[in-house]
Amino acid sequence: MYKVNIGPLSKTEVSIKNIKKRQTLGWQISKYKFPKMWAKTKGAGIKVAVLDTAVDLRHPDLKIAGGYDFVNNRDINYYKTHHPKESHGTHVAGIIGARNNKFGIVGVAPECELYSCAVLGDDGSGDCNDIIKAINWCIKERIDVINMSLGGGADFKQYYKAIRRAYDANIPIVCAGGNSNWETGYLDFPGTYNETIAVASINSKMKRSVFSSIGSNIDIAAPGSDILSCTPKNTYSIFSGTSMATPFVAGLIALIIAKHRTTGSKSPVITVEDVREHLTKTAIDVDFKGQDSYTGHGLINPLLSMNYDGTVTVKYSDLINGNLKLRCDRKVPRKSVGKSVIPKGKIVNTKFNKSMIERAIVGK
Ligand SMILES: [Ca+2]
Repeated sequence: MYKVNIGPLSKTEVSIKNIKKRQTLGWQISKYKFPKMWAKTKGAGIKVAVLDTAVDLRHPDLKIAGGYDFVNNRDINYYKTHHPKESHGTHVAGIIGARNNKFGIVGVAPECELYSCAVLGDDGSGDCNDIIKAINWCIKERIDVINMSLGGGADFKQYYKAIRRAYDANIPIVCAGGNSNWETGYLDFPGTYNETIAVASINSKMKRSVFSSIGSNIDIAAPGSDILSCTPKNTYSIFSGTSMATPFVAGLIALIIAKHRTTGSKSPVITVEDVREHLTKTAIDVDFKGQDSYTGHGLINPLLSMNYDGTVTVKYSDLINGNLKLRCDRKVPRKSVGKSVIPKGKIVNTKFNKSMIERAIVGK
């Protein structure tokens, strides 16, 4: 048995006044102005599977389309009459797709089809063999995106082969980079496999979260600190971890796929590499130039990744409207900024490459 788990995670039970009376947008939703992006799509018709602890099917802010409990080998509808003891899977599901209604919170893709595949038990740990079964189930059920906010285990052939089968079936597997907060040079499995999309965490100041693991296979950094989401028994809690950054990316991928299926673009979204390209080519490069071990290709950029058409052609106003008020960690020498400095508020329609976007942000 190769054991996997959800890793150390900070949890805060919160009591937010009136959260059940009106809908609250988490910082990660309002910062990126998702409500504006939902005019294009809310992810309807896209199937997202949460391979995690079981999701609370009775949470009023969640709508679960199906799934299976691979740990206990039973129908997922068991959780229509029993609350899961561990809240992790419910929290992850809420970040992806909590409903856009009049109460609670709202997910990144509030109309996607959520599936709960329980591969971790009440203690938050599980067996890789159950994950293999769940991945096979996802392939059979034609799931569009797999979220795996978990890590551990070991590199063994059957596990890798299952990941590879999903990859060959064009199903992106989004994985938590880990919460080790030290440089191991590599990440937990399966995030360390090249076939997966590994996610680092950033906080609301758009800096790498202190706990976020460092490793060369990190693809992208997304909000994972102080994330408010659903927890069992009709409650809401704030959790932090790369486990929370991962479903942000899974939800965004659902939006990207949905947008492509409805309106298309010059740049197709069919393979996992197409998805990775949409995420990474539009990312705001921070830390070291290009992909690095801290934030991968950089800070996720939802608006641009949804509109990506093969070139990074953006209006500077898109950046402002995307509310990307970022500051780079490293100073850019005056001479290298040159004419690329774009004054704050000035709307420029030009071709940007990643470093120009970075410089533009530094310059404003
Ligand atoms: Ca809601």
